[in-house]
Amino acid sequence: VIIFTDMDGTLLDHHNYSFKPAVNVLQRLDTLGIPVIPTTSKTFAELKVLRESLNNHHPFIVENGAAVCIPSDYVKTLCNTTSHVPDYQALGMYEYEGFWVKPFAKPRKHWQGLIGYVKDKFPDCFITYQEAGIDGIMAMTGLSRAEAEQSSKRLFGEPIKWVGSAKAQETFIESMESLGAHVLKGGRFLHVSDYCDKGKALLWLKTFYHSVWQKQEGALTTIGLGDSHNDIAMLEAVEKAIIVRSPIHEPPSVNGNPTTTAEFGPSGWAQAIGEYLDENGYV
Ligand code: 2M8
Ligand code: MG
Ligand code: MG
Repeated sequence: VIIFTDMDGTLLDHHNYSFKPAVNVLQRLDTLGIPVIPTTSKTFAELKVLRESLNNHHPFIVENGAAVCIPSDYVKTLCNTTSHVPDYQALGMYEYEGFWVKPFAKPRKHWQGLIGYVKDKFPDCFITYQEAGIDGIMAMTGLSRAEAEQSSKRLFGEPIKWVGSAKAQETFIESMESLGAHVLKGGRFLHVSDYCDKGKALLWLKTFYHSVWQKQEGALTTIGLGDSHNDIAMLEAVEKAIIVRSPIHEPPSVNGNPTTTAEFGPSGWAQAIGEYLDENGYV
């Protein structure tokens, strides 16, 4: 089993970013050796810190599927035999700050350029992360200064805060898409980036696990947990989809057979995963 999970509003409380209600279940998963893969809108810089607080040493997926990041020393410990250590360069990965990174998106600059190109058509409709600066990000998210700084270090896209009408937002999304961008709605922001999503990145990482663990296709069960629109592709790419209820918005509509938690955020998370472990004979 591999668990792919969104962070904000899912494993982390929407308002205070706490994962306390899930600590016991996370500990249980760690003991069982079940990988929990953070799959998030957050940046590489944020995840590098967050994984330490979560005591998580597994790979993670950043910026809504824009990249899969695998700790360089992780693969050796995973492989059954050293002959199955994959050649990361052949997989289109590069080494970055102690991780192997598989990118699925062009760099941030590209997307900022496209936003700049249409900006005059949408006066007073949005503010970009770049324009907001650290103080603006703190005000919009409630993150601490250090966290806002990590969040500002986008590598693959540009989040924007929409303040215009819903109609103008639709037109904006159409304009961006006609320029080759993909716009995903997160809990608070619109994320402008490439045609990547959490689902595609997840499937890539699943194949990677199949190969290093030398398992047959289909031998691994994937579980996905998310609360928002930007989690739909992830929830539709897993065998078992769990929608974590949000205190602030309706659950996203997901094809297939998702279950929805009764409780919000990390409490819902803990309850759903705890039940899964019980029902499937994990002690
Ligand atoms: C942003 O992500 C959330 C996730 O759904 C959003 O779009 O509302 C990201 O910019 C992330 O880096 C940041 O930590 C988060 C804070 O709420 O907001
Ligand atoms: Mg979320
Ligand atoms: Mg997220």
